[in-house]
Amino acid sequence: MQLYLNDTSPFARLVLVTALEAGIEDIRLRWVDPWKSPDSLIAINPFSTVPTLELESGQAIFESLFICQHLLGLCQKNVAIKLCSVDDLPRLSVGKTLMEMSFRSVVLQRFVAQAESCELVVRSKAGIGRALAGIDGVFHAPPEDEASGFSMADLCLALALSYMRFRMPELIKEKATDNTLAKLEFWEKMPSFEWTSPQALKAKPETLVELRE
Ligand SMILES: N[C@@H](CCC(=O)N[C@@H](CS)C(=O)NCC(=O)O)C(=O)O
Repeated sequence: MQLYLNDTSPFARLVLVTALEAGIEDIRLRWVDPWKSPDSLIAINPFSTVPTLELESGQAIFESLFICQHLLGLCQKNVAIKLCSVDDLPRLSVGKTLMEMSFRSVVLQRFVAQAESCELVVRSKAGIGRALAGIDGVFHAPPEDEASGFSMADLCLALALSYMRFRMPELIKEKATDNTLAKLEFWEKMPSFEWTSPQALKAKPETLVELRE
């Protein structure tokens, strides 16, 4: 399998952390700039977005959660990370949408003049503010023992907040509680988070094994 990705995408990081936590190793990493629509990516994903996973069959899966579902389907049942149960879907909705909205407001600032007054940025930031006001109730610290495990909902929430800390440090500082930030720090100390931070990924390793070194 080959994973097309870049080093700052929170969606690609979600897939990388899932693969690492699931103990999957046979993924080759293909570093691309999706905004330049490279031929190699377009050939398998007409939308030129990352992450995109190319399967051995030549088929591709895009959309991070679909890729995670595929990876979790391949792995042993006794790993810490789990797909969401039906009861966990409301928390997954908050985490994934927070990630999408944070990314939307960051990326619009790159492409739109006077982005601060762009309606999509204003709406995204308002939604992020409202979500952060209530996030402490749904965001859990990582489990202390591996046997307890965690779900894609936990991971999405943690990686969305970590992306905000990277790209929107002022907003998260202003809106998140100290308790939320303290829980985030525990997540960020996990090896799979450290190995996949935007800083660590600058080295552009070719495989997941290399990424862990
Ligand atoms: N909903 C998608 C979002 C993917 C996405 O927007 N990726 C960005 C990079 S972080 C991208 O490839 N953008 C290029 C484009 O939209 O043309 C997911 O969960 O995977």
